[in-house]
Amino acid sequence: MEFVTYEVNGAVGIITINRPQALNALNSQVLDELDEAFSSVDLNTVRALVLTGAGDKSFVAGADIGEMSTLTKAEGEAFGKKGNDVFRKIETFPIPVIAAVNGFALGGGCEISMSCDIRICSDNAQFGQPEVGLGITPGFGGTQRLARLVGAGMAKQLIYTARNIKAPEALRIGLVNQVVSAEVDEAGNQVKTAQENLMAVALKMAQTIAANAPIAVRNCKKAINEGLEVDMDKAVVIEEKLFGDCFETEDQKAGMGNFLKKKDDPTKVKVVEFLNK
Ligand code: CO8
Repeated sequence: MEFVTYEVNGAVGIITINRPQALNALNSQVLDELDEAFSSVDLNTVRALVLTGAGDKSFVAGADIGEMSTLTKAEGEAFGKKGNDVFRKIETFPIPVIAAVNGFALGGGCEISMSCDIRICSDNAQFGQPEVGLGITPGFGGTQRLARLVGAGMAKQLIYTARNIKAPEALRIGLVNQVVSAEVDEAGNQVKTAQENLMAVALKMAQTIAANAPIAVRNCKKAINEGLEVDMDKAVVIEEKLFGDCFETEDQKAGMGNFLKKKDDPTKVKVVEFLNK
């Protein structure tokens, strides 16, 4: 792949959009390669993913404006569907995906981050949906996911005004979970840049997730995602079913069995040792 890299670090996979000359803008090829990268994840061994952009300036500066500039109505719709299909694949991917947002997350960049489960950003990050300034609407899920994440009023304000917001405001409105700055030692010397620290924090969170019972984690993602799409009566039924499924897993037996044993019992096992039922 030319514009997307995939590496595995223990039980955590890292997918990087690597087109820094265009600030990691999403053209058709990048979207195809992202699709391929997610398809290549070995779900028997990888339990959480981090999605980031190459370089220290931009996560993703949007869909590729050059490629979009000459599209017809039908081609525009098809391009929107191409992005939506990939982003929906990320959103419904069986394991959690953390977006490590290292700079600009504009238009399609903000939208791809919102298809991830969790967003962490560096303190130089900027988010926004600048589409109406370009004569288009957000077309990779922005009108839908931004409203669901930050509420319809705030989403409408951001989308209608096309105003970019900085990391602290993104944190305040709930668009990101955490903002990461450079790490400094006690003497005030920089130990890690904000970008390095961002990846360290994202990887640590991914490793924490990966150390928990994997089927339970997957079922939580499914329950939250699917429950949000239906009314509460149906949502609690989805939860009950996925909760019940856990009682057929080794993880549940080991996890609860451990709790009931004495602290120093040598027969205690880690739930993470079990992946399958
Ligand atoms: N598409 C293509 N190329 C881009 C993009 C982009 N979105 N963003 C940056 N680039 C390129 C620039 O053209 C430039 O290339 P070159 O060096 O060859 O001239 C290079 O990246 C560096 O960019 P700048 O020189 O502009 O860097 P600055 O630091 O001056 O500015 C900005 C950085 C502020 C991020 C600026 O590049 C910018 O405003 N970029 C565009 C941001 C934007 O409007 N994004 C939204 C695009 S629309 C969108 O995403 C719609 C999604 C839904 C699509 C649905 C389809 C139907």
